[in-house]
Amino acid sequence: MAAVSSASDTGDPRGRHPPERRLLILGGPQSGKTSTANSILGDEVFDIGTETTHSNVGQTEIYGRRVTVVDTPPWAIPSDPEDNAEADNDDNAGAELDNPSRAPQSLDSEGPCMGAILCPPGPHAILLVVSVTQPFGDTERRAAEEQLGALGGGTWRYSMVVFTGVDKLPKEVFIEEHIANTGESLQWLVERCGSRYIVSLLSLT
Ligand SMILES: Nc1nc2c(ncn2[C@@H]2O[C@H](COP(=O)(O)OP(=O)(O)O)[C@@H](O)[C@H]2O)c(=O)[nH]1
Ligand SMILES: [Mg+2]
Repeated sequence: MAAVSSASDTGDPRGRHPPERRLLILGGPQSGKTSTANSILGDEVFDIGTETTHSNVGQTEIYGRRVTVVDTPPWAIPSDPEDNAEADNDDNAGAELDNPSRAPQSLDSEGPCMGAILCPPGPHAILLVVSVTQPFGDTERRAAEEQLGALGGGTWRYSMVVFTGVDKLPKEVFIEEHIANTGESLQWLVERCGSRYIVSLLSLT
């Protein structure tokens, strides 16, 4: 699969417009991906609350700069490695494709690459949307790893975590405390993104 590289276009050669920015939004089911996309676009461009099976593109202009946002279906939940180990020892291991219970719980057949294809020549930034109201454990960590891996090895360098649902945390709990308390998987994700994270604006209103 083709790797997607971070683009560095210079925009209008006459310098009248700042260069376009392309953002790819990834995350688990109901994590707030579409809400985040709409928030960036400044409008209810995409339907919230219903999971889509395909990626959608929206565009807006922010301070004269064109911003393209790609909203995607939820990332695939990888199968349990222990199940895979069992499958390897199973005489019928080759029948995995015929057994939906063993297939990854991907809600779409596109994967993250379709989202990246929709913002050629590739995203400038990948926003990994994580809701603080949902668990983030080893399964989610592996899901994120598989998604970013599918886009190419270097994608972590321009990825960041967007935390949603922060308004649901107790008033005295800051996001840093939540990261520290949630466990190694979330800390791993934040560190993998070079400690780049933000709290969704929706969480602050
Ligand atoms: N309280 C709260 N709800 C949010 C936030 N972000 C998203 N939601 C809600 O979470 C649900 C799922 O959001 P959606 O954007 O459709 O998630 P998606 O499935 O990942 O695209 C919707 O009911 C949103 O209104 C947030 O920051 N705070
Ligand atoms: Mg959505």
